[in-house]
Amino acid sequence: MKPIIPVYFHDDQLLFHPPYEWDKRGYVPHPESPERPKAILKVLNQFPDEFKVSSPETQPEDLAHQVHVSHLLRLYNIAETLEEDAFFFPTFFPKNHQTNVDPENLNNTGFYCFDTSTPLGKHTYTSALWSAATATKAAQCVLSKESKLSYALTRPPGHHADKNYFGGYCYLNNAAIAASLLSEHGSVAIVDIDYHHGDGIQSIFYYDCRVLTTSVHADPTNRFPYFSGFASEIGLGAGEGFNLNVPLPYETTGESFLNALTTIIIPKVNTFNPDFLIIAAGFDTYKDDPLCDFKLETDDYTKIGNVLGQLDLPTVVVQEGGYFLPALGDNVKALLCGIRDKQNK
Ligand code: SP5
Ligand code: ZN
Repeated sequence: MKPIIPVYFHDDQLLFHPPYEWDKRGYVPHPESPERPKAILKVLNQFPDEFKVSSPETQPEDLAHQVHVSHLLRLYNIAETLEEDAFFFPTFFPKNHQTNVDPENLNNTGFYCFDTSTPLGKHTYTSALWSAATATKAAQCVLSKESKLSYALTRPPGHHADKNYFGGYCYLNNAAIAASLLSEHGSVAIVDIDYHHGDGIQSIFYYDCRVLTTSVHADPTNRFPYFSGFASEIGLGAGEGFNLNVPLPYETTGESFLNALTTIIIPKVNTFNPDFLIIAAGFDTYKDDPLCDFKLETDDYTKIGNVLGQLDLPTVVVQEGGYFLPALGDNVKALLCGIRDKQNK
């Protein structure tokens, strides 16, 4: 009998619906839509023998405060006063790195945001808190040994959100929140397989040797998030040697991606010998993704899952990017089943 994989999701994660983003071409429909989790659930719900979906009951505000500065969370509170269909895009950015600027005034949003793709709306904070709640639940699930593998259907995603900045469609760093919780009980390794560098995760744990942060992603020279994700970033202070970036060429294939994972990331994780594994799982590496140019196929996610499952660690999978809806659910299923099939062997 294969163990059932617990999946966490809350319906209020669907409330937030940014209509558009402002990218290099101007206004474009926002790719990070409520249709994404719906597409994933549609597939997972077809397999009740393999997945059990349930909802978190409480919002992890305390954990959010452990990872993010209170001014950032206060800014999200202020955005809750916006009209239903109003979205605030920062259009003005500071010339210095001043922190602790008055978040009661939305015109100061530029102090807390690093791009024009991540608007604030009335429901941003509610959806982001429930999203973080699923990551918290999934972490508690492996902590209590209820299951060796759990899946947080986080949306909005989180890996670009920093301690005091949001951006890249991310508001609260869900994986970091899960790691913060798990690190009270042991060491944690994070493997980020999203197409984009997990800059928020890296930054939050950059000085920390209790959490190993690793990311395999498109070379940031000409890809978002541009300013980080280079191999030279290895951590600082006590965290030196506890961050690993593997930038890959544009149009990378599944074979090359798996090769980077097995020859660079996995040995690093093995040496670190963590008590827990968190996978920041983006599927924007898929061949048809509208935002990205890697060439992975559904079967590659099974293989990636197999490689990560062989680590045989209590594992939390946290959803990140992935914008090609017709294959998104199948790809999530492939990764999760790929992990499950190699655990406890
Ligand atoms: C979580 C995650 O995958 N965030 C990625 C953020 C990437 N932002 C890049 C912005 C430009 C892309 N706009 C493309 C719109 C296509 N309709
Ligand atoms: Zn991404």
